[in-house]
Amino acid sequence: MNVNRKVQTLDEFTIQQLRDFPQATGELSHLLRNIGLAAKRVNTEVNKAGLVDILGDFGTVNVQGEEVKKLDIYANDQFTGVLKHGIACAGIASEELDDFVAFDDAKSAKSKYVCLFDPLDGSSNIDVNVSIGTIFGVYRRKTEVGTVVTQEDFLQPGNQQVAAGYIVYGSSTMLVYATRRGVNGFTLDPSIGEWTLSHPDIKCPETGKIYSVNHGNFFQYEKAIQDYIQICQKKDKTNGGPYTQRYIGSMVSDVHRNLIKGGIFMYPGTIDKPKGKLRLLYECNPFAFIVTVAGGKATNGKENILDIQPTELHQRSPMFIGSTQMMEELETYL
Ligand code: P6P
Repeated sequence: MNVNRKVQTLDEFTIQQLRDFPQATGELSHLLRNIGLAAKRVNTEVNKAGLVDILGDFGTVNVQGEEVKKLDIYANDQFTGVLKHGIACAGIASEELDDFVAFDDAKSAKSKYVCLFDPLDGSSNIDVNVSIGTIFGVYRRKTEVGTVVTQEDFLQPGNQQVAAGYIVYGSSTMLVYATRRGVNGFTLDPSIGEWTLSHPDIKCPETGKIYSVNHGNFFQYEKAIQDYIQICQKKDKTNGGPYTQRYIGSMVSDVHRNLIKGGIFMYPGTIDKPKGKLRLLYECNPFAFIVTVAGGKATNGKENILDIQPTELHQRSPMFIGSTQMMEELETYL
């Protein structure tokens, strides 16, 4: 019987992965479905953020008698909560929290994964209705299963990720995640409340014509970066251009667009902030994993982002990420 399977939901997709890889325990699939659930709840709140004034401002009590929280705290609580009450995560580290959180109940301690996330990146853009996002990375814990996780479980290089992804709360809401087997994008179908496979096997175009950087910092960048930016501006039909500059100021949106269309995103170090602004664990590593699996590249200007051994939970890193040929041209300037 030919069952009409026009679109696969996230649940069906992750279960199909299990059927294709019988040796898998199903823990990672369970963790990814948990993230999908939390993201649906966050999406609901993000979509009505502009209405908060009507429903009661942050810090007040809303019509349901619940305290209205800042959206990034709300998002942090949602992702932490579903992972803590699931059966696949032994602890989390969040861009919103100073320290990691060990899930010390017996069931969670038996889990083999930890999750690191930025629950709501770019939240300052909410007030002006610009897309924002959630970014996450999943690692196999280094400490023994059954024990309470420690900091070393969270200070792993990005090349140790088993999965990474992001949710972009934009004109439509998408969940994109990568495992070593590939990158797949799911669009939230509000009519059924399910993530549906809309972008199977995403590949980063080898080159592109979009460069993303905050020009406001131009005179704070090192000369090599200034030279490369000016080359981008001088591109024309004779040398692979013309390029266009696109910078939304929300990393999830900028990197997602470049992943689909081809392009390069740069957040260099500046005179004031030599390490740049972006967090290695919560922003750089997940995107570096996703874009690399999709065929692109990501460096800090000197080495592959994924090879950096973290020393602190909140350390920052300069970030250059995107289409391989554009990254290779940039590297001739660095
Ligand atoms: P700037 C948002 O605050 C964020 O962390 C990223 O999402 C974004 O790419 C970057 O900062 C924008 O920073 O300094 O250009 O405003």
